Amino acid sequence: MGILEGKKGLILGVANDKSIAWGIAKSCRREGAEIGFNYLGETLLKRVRPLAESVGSDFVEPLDVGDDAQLDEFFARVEARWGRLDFLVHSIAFAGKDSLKGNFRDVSRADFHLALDISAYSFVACARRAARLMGPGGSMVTMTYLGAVRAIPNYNVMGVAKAALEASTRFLAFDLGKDGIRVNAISAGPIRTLAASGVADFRRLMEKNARGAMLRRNVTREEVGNAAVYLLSDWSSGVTGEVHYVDAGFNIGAGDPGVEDAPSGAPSDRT
Ligand code: NAD
Ligand code: 0WE
Repeated sequence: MGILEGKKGLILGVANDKSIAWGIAKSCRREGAEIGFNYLGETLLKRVRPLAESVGSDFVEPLDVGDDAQLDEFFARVEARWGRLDFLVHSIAFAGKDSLKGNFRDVSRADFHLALDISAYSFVACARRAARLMGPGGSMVTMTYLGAVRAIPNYNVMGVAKAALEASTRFLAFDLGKDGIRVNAISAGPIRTLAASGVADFRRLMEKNARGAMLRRNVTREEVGNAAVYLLSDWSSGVTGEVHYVDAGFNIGAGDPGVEDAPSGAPSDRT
């Protein structure tokens, strides 16, 4: 018997079979969960519907998390279908493409707002609505990245958004702890997805990460999915407000152990 048997949960943020959310969905299904999905735009419905069907789900409803009316409508449909909810997975982020390169200081007010709205506030907006349908034992998980706590080149405003997301995870854990609902974040190492494909030099970043990781490799969607299962299941009943790293140990290391180039003109200990 699976460890999520009898549980009903939402997994938000499946775009295609490369999505981290899809890795989580497969792990949750293997453990017996019943899953509902959202999709963003009709183009993605064509992708998400067959994926949902392959895990025995016909709950696939539209949701743009930037729109309060769509949030209300989506959660009303969840309530009509299930009446209650055991878990929520939030695997959504967005920043304007131009803000993920160049100087962080050049970010416009509009791009700053957009990144924080879609990537951080949306978790709070979903959590509030999901919590109404949850009882004690409910569990929520969001996806974050090391750029929240380190100045990773080009991650820029997304790093600020992830810092806000991680802080939101702690404040949600405070609020919802009163109701026996847990809230955690998974900080995943780099994985090739649609969101990552728009990023310049992602291959080099992945290579650097693999070299600097304790396990000397990158992580898989399946590994992230299995960690999410733990956080969504009753096995983690004493864990809330945490940022749980699933990054092959990269974050505890000193980075790439290879020789780094010093900036030109900098004092050097190399003779
Ligand atoms: P992905 O492109 O597969 O997923 C991102 C999802 O966000 C898509 O499904 C997209 O439709 C959705 N989305 C964007 N704007 C939305 C909106 N307004 N309303 C509703 N949905 C919206 O990419 P992914 O890498 O699987 O990203 C999922 C999460 O994992 C993100 O939070 C990302 O920051 C995080 N993450 C990714 C990596 C990585 O290296 N890929 C590492 C750590 C954390
Ligand atoms: O969170 C992310 C990706 C988030 C993301 C990616 C895009 C690309 C296309 C958000 N918005 C957009 N908007 C687009 O138009 N990751 C953790 C993956 C990622 O993105 C990076 C990384 C890593 C790792 C960007 C720069 C540097 C490293």
